[in-house]
Amino acid sequence: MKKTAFITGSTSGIGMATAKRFGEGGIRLVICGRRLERLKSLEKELNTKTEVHTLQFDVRDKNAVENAIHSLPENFSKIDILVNNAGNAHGLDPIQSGSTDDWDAMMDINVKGLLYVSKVIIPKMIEQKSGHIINIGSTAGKEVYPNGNVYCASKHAVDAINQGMRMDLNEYGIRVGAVNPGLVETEFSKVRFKGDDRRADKVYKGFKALQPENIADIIHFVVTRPYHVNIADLVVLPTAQASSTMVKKDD
Ligand code: NDP
Ligand code: 8X3
Repeated sequence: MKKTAFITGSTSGIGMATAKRFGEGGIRLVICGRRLERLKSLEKELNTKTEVHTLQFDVRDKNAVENAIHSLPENFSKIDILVNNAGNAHGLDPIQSGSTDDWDAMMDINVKGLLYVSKVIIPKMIEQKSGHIINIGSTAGKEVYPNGNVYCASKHAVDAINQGMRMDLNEYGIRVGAVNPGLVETEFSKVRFKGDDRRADKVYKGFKALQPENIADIIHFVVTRPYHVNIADLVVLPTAQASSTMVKKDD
């Protein structure tokens, strides 16, 4: 039977690539984000391959999250796969000079936003006694790097939430797992450096960074395993990267 996936942060990067990969695999899609034009153009592109429904909301807004998910039409309301992907880093500053607005954004989006979306979808999965939640963590959730402080904290929280969800939802037969990428070339660094494209581009120069399609392929692999197989926690690095602070770059 055709599955339905709900993907947050589908307007860019890993989320958009995952929507495209799932669409090729014939998975029905609920695509989400704040940038409506991008959602509409993705919907148009994917409509030829699968059924697509667009939801525009900010994951920070608890009521908007609830209203959006409750507004799903009947044929999209049974959610089999939730990809908790929406998130970003904001700033890269030492703790003593970091911006509280940046800290709020990272905790509100990466942690609380993921929880708000999950809170509405989990009861549906419990009722179905099936479902698959993929939490997009990061290597920043496995180790801390200088100036990464609060972004790393937000992704360590995702790591903890992923483990906790798996335990609490175990009795309902719901699969829970995380995919934790290293450096992926998306709009991530443009957001982190607030539109300073030169600084953002430098992050991915001198080595072959992961592409969002690489992560999308892996997420598709994870969700297409037999139901008794749960890939619980994956770390994916570019070959040139050995840790958050060790990347072999061309001279
Ligand atoms: P992008 O900036 O390309 O994509 C981020 C996505 O998140 C966009 O679709 C954006 O949509 C959405 N988003 C951001 N804030 C909100 C919000 N308040 N409400 C709703 N949606 C929001 O980055 P990536 O694709 O790289 O990032 C995706 C995930 O992967 C993040 O969780 C990130 O932490 C993680 N990650 C990224 C890595 C990398 O190196 N790129 C490595 C490891 C993990 P919109 O702006 O339209 O709302
Ligand atoms: C994104 C990877 O190293 O920029 O989560 O934190 S990193």
